[in-house]
Amino acid sequence: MNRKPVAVLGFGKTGQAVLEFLLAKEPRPSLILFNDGEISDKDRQEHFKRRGVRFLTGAGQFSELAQCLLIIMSPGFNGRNPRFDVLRRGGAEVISEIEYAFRQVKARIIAVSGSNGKSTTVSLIQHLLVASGRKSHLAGNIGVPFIAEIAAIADDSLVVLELSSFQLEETVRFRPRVAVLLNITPDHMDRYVSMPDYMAAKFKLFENQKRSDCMVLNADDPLLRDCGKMGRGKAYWFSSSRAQARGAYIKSHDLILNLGKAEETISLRDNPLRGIHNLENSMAAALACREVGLTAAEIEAGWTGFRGLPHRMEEVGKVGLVEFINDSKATNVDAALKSINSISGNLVVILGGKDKGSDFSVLERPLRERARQVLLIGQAAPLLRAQLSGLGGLLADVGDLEEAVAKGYGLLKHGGGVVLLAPACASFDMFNNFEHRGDVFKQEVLRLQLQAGENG
Ligand code: UMA
Ligand code: ADP
Repeated sequence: MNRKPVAVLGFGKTGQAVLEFLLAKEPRPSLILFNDGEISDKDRQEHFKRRGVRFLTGAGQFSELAQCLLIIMSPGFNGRNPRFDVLRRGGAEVISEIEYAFRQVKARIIAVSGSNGKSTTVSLIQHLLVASGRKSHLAGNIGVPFIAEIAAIADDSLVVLELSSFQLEETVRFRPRVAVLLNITPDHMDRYVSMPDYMAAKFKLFENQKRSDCMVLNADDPLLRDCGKMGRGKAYWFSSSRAQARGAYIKSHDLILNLGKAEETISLRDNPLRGIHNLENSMAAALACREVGLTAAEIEAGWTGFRGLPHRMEEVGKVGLVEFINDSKATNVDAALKSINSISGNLVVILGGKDKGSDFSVLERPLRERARQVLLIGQAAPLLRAQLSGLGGLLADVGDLEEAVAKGYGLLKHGGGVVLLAPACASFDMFNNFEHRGDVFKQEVLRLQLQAGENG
């Protein structure tokens, strides 16, 4: 029997779920948990120590991993860091949690990646599958590690996985039955050296696919054009702007779908999602579901009851004539651009937060065409002001989000319109995370509603 320990890297959600899985395994391997920083949750640490897990904490202890044959990484670790070379040269296999979990299941996998729209699309796919009575498990970057679901997944179930580029990096044999790539726009440029480098991680989705598998790709994204040639699976293309021979497109209020035999029409009347980007997500979801056996009628019936996710183009409510939309999850420029473009009429946009090295200048034209006022918050406000200087008097600095909501309302209360929170920045300068930022926005709207004597 191989007595060499298995190492698990990272004591977050992923690492702890991997440990639980390995501790339940027979025979139970000897286990090491490595974490660069000190572990703050001492109770959880004690829980695992009692069950025999040895903890190595601090970068200085990394070299001790040389005694391991298998190293399973959490997505936050960058496996291309040179410190891993020594381990690989010593014969260790270094894989991601996704790869490890994949090796434990037989169920068909629908994997979804992309810079934006992943969570919405996987949630919609899961909703459509469950609404039509299929057994399906939702996991991955959405917040539930794949490995945590393994015990519950039957061979004839489906698994819907949201995958970040980080999670795809250290995959080896990972092979989804359906691989959806929604789009590629700059993000995580603090981890990747260039766009091709970032794209290479995303393209790992297709690496092991066979002819019987399929790719669902965005025909409107120029960076995806070569994917069709790259993968061995059959390609279905979706487009919100032009007809597709094999894939999906939009015709008036219908989604037209064609898997290669005949066109089918799916009405979008009961689809609650707003904006062109959500049409893209809906087409991708419909193609993936049709490919695994749902009928067009089941997809059409399934839109009903899908609520969308909080903090993504979330309709918070109205105060008098003013509508408030919370898109706090628009943490990058492309996501904000999509939401700005999907709203017509009087518009006030709240932008700003923590900059991630973004180029905000692409927002200038749509803002000039659509916004009555752009309210700037957070650390990035001076940078936004500099990059959007052409907007002149359309820009206004406000102290914080609370003030922005009040000011937006004041600007629109007579003529009506939409106040949109689409920050194009991370939230960490003023909030714990994007959810916290969105919740503060919603609280302020509620306060205005109460002041106005309305219930929303
Ligand atoms: N750590 C180190 N060294 C490193 C990196 C991390 O020691 O070099 C340690 C940290 O100290 C911490 C632990 O590793 O103790 C955290 O691991 P992690 O960062 O991999 O986070 P998890 O809690 O395991 O959550 C991960 C994903 N996090 C990241 O990719 C950063 C979660 O996505 C995901 O929901 C979860 O697995 C379940 O699959 C979050 C995310 O921000 C939501 N994702 C990025 C995004 O959406 O943009 C990619
Ligand atoms: P992800 O999980 O990839 O971060 P989400 O579904 O959580 O994606 O949406 C994140 C942000 O991106 C939201 O602000 C949303 O309005 C926007 N968005 C959603 N779908 C798309 C898409 N297909 N293209 C561009 N932006 C999108």
